[in-house]
Amino acid sequence: MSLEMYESVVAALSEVGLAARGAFHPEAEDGVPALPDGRPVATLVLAGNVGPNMFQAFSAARDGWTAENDGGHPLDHWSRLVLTEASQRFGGSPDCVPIYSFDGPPYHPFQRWARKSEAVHPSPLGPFIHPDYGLWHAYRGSLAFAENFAVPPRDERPNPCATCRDRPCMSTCPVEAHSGKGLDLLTCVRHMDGPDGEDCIQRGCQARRACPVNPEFLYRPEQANFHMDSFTRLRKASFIARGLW
Ligand code: B12
Repeated sequence: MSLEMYESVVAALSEVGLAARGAFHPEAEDGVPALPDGRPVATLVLAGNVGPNMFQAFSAARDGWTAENDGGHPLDHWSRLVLTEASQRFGGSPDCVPIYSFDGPPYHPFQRWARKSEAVHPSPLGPFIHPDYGLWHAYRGSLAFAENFAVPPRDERPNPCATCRDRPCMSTCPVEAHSGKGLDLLTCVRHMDGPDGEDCIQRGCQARRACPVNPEFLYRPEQANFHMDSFTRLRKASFIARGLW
C-alpha cells in the first residue's frame, strides 16, 4: 500500500502551517457533504493544529489585517485562505475542496470525523484528548477528495483519561464550571470577564492546564490568550443577545 498521495497532502498542509490529523474513507452515515459536482467524497483528510506551527504561521500572515478584511474572525479567515491554497495544489474544486470546522450552524460533525481518523477520545472536560498532544490540539478544517487513495490505519491507542486516577481537570476550575455534566458556560464566561479571570484569559483554561498528559504541547501564552479572549468576547455577546447576561 503506497501512502505517497497521503504523504503529499501531509506536506502541503505543513507548508501552509497546518498539521494533517489523520484521514478516512467516508461512508454515508458520516455526514460528509458531496463534492460541488455531486460526486461523493472518497477520502477526507483532517487538518488542524498541534504544537506552535499553526499559530506562528497565522500570526505572521495576519499582520496588518483589520476587521474589515478578516470579517472579525481572523483565524477562520486565515484557515479559509490556507486550506484553499492547499486544495489548489491537488487541482482544487471539484476534485479537492476544503470543509471548515467553524462553518455553521449546522456544523459539520468534526469530532465524529476526528474519532475515525486518529486516536482521540472524549476527556472529562469535553474536548478530545490525544495520547501524544493531550488537550493541546484542534481542527481547522479538512480536505475532501474525489480520489480514493490509501491512508494510514487508525491509531488504536487507548484513552489516557481512563488510567488518570486523580483527574485534576475536574477539581481545578476556580468557579467549578466543570461539574462532569458538561461545561457550565455562563459561569465560565462570567468568571473570565470578571476581575479574577486574568489567569484564564492570559494563560488558558486552568482546568485544561491541569491535565498531566504531555503538558509540553500546552499552548504558549500568546496563543492561549488569543483563543480565550475571542471565546470570552463571542460567548458574552451571545449571552447578551439572548438576554442571559
Ligand atoms: C458549537 C461548538 C461549541 C459550543 C458548544 C455549544 C453546544 N452546546 O453544542 C461552545 C461555544 C460552548 C464550545 C465551547 C468549546 N469548544 Co467547541 N465547538 C463547537 C463546534 C463549532 C461545533 C460542535 C457541534 O455542534 N458539532 C455538530 C455535531 C453533530 O458534531 P459531532 O462531531 O458529531 O459531535 C459529536 C461529538 O461532539 C461527540 N461528543 C461530544 N462529547 C462527547 C462525549 C462523549 C463521551 C462521546 C462518546 C462523544 C462526544 O458526540 C457528538 C455527536 O456525534 C465544534 C467544531 C465542529 N465542527 O465540530 C467545536 C469544537 C468541538 N470545540 C472545541 C473546543 C476546543 C472548545 C473549547 C475548549 C473552546 C475554548 N474555550 O478554548 C470550549 C470547551 C467546551 C467544553 N468544555 O465542552 C474543539 C475541540 C477540539 C478537541 N480537542 O476536541 C472543536 C472541535 C473546534 C476545533 N477548532 O477544533 N464549542
